[in-house]
Amino acid sequence: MAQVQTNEPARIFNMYKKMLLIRAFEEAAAENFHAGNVRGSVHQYIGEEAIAVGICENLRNDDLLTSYHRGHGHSIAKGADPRAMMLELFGRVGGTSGGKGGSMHIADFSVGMLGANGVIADGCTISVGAAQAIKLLKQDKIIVNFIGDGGINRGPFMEALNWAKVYELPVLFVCENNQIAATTTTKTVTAGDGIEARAKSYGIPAITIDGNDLLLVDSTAARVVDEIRAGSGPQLIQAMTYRLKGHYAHDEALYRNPSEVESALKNEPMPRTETWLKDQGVSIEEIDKAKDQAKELIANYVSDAHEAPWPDVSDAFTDVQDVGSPAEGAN
Ligand SMILES: Cc1ncc(C[n+]2csc(CCOP(=O)(O)OP(=O)(O)O)c2C)c(N)n1
Repeated sequence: MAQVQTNEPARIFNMYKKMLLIRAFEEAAAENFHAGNVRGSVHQYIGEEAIAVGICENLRNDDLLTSYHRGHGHSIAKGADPRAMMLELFGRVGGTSGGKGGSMHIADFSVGMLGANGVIADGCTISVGAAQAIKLLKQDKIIVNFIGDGGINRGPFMEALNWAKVYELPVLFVCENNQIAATTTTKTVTAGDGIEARAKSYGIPAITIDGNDLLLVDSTAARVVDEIRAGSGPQLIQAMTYRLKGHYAHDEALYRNPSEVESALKNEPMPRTETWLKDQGVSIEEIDKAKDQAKELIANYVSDAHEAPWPDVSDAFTDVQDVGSPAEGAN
């Protein structure tokens, strides 16, 4: 059944609150990375929040999701518990993967979040495998695969497009085009006419939208998700955006053109959504309160993470793939 989707301010305000939560999470994640509390790496999703929230708003709890290395926002938008995510970043008991996965491996199967992934484009093939299972089991779920613009130049993306189309699988590829892949301007290393054209060359319907426009992401996702659920086969959305921070937390991104950053800051999704809300009658006080609440909530989760216990040494060997051992008694 088609989703009933309206633009009433209360619904958009709730989505904006999720965006605030993501932003507060990312700011705290970077701060704690710099303080040495979070090991490994942290790739902030700052500036791209409208995409995750606009897409996931249109998913059911039992719909599935795969992500990439910049996956905190997708996880929160899909309903993963940000407290458990913060504990995961800190490597503590109570984390989404018991503290053993870290920032790039957030997963929460209870909300359909199959996992972030540090291997570029590998989420694509995982999502196609899951979509194949959905089809075989005759379920009416769909899966969304978030991928970066750099990821589309890896082989698994092409394989996934092909397989998804051949079997008409219920998968939505969402390419978050933040225009930079690590330190490289993506268009300088991408042959052809870009992501949309690449999907269309496989017969996959594709559309390019402004990913910083929350309402547009939301309405596009509402339509596309409905179509896929009704059996359209795979589709792709390219959401244009900009990565406002460095590639990872300790990258100052000095390779970027300052004027490009300046215009990106004017176009970023938080103030744009705020302006819409104010125009609809939401007061500045309500908006400021929502900002404070998001920061306070995340600050509490950081305190909880500091206090949570470390996993026991014996846990190092649980939850790992059993690669087999010689059968007892074998020579
Ligand atoms: C297979 C593989 N090759 C290279 C890398 C190193 N790497 C990590 S992030 C990245 C750039 C990814 O850019 P994009 O897909 O556009 O995502 P963004 O970081 O811009 O969100 C690269 C090359 C990797 N993680 N995996």
